[in-house]
Amino acid sequence: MEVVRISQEQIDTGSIGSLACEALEAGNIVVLPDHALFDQQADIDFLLGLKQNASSLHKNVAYKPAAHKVTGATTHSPGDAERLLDVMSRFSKRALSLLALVCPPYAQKWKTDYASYRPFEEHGRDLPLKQRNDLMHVDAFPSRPTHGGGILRLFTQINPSKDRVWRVSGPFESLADKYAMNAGLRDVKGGSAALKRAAAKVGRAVGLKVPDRTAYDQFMLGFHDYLKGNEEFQHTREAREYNFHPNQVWMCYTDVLAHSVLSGQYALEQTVIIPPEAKVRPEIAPVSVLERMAGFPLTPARKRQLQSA
Ligand SMILES: O=C(O)CCC(=O)C(=O)O
Ligand SMILES: [Fe+2]
Repeated sequence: MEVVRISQEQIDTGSIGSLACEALEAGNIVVLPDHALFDQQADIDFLLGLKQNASSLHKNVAYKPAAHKVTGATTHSPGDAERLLDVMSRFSKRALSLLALVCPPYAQKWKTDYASYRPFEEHGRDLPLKQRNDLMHVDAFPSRPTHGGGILRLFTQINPSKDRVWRVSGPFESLADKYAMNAGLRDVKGGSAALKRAAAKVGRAVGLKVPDRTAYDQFMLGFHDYLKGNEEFQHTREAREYNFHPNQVWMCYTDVLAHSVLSGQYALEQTVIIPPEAKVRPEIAPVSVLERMAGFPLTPARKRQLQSA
């Protein structure tokens, strides 16, 4: 894993090309030192002053751009709720514009996912195992399957003085080599996994809100849980710690790079889903790596591609 620094000049002059995309797809972190995503101190002060109560302790604040809605926040007046929606939606727009500048090959090809605000101190957060972010994992969203798409996330933090500390390990291929079979890669083709997909399809046909998971999504969800519960992996010597400073922006594919957050408070993040065919090096995408290992396609679209080839 490398940290690739991108300068403001590379962004401003449009000379970046596919440099950042290639670095990200290989499981590296792209950092923009000193990039202020907020142009108004008042917005930062508002977010820092937002008091979450105990009942919302386990959640981050989510902004859902498609619905223009905020969830998971405790606001004390309708004015605050409106302001939070405004601040989050402007953050989301700026983060997306920045992503398009840093990753020109992806612009217009991604599916915009949620943005989030993370107001809690991560050190010592008391969460159930699957939700613990202090254990290294690759990301997979239970409610939003990607169908082979990559989870690209842009982070920043508004903490005035404290770093956010991550532990990271990769690349994905070595992680998969070591653990994917044990985590059940071969089992997602048939048996109970296939039955689950068939039942979910029936559920959706009768109007139930059941996520449309492919075999890839089923595996990645299981892999997320497997890695969090694997003691050997959690203590691997190959992992290293990395500090993100206040006012930095960093990006990575969180389904490619295994990561955990050890400490830090007041981060914001925007997620986009990159379809495999939009990647610069689709052959190293997790879905391709896993298909080579499994020996069968992991999504219906890839099965169709193979049949027509
Ligand atoms: O909040 C962070 O710094 C990263 C947490 C994480 O692993 C996640 O949200 O998937
Ligand atoms: Fe994560």
